[in-house]
Amino acid sequence: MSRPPIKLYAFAPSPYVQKVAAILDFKQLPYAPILVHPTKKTEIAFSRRKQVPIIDDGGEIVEDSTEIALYLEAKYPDPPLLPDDRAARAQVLTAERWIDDVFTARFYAPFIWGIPANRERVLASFLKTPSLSGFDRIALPRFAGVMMRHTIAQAQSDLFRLPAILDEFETRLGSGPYLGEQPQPSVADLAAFAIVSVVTDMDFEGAERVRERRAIAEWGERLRPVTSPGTRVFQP
Ligand SMILES: N[C@@H](CCC(=O)N[C@@H](CS)C(=O)NCC(=O)O)C(=O)O
Repeated sequence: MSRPPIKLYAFAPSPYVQKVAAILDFKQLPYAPILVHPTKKTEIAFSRRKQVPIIDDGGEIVEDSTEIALYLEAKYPDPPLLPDDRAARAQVLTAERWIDDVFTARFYAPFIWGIPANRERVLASFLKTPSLSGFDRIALPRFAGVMMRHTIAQAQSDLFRLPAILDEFETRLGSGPYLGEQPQPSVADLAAFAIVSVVTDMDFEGAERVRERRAIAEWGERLRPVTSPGTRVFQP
């Protein structure tokens, strides 16, 4: 009997949703994204935290991208997201935290919120949410800029630091082939590739600033065949 797809509660552009989707694709686990209303969040009314990603795996609900990664690793260990060796495992989890806490804020946020053409595409992706009312569809593009003015201002001012964060990323790749010079891809690579691939594969404005980095481009080409392109959750 084929297993039902894992439900993935999502905002398409969310970096943490992208990370979980890339992990599910890496583990070749079928999933169905459920786009969540960006303000009412009715689809995840059962959640106290009311943040995406959340997965529902046959009734088992797991929240937070790192918790989801650990849950999937325990339940579906092959292919592995983490090395067996304890020290290497700790190193990979530290690298994952840096991707989630630093790289996401300084690389992905400036790209998607700091550049007007990209921001428009990201906002348009929310219009695919089935539970939006007719009023929401008019109001969202009109008021999002005002509601998100602090995020946008921060993202715009962070754009000038983009070369520095890409330099730091390259340093962390070292001589590769994967983050932390690991021999196999890990959860840290998938967390990073999930968002780097959105920028490059959705052809966001400014993507050439990433593509021109040879070490990053080569690392991405190693990962793409074992997971999915950046269009993953954006596709209808
Ligand atoms: N640590 C969480 C962060 C999740 C998170 O910040 N999700 C954002 C979308 S990127 C969200 O749902 N924000 C809505 C809100 O906080 O109201 C994870 O790794 O999953």
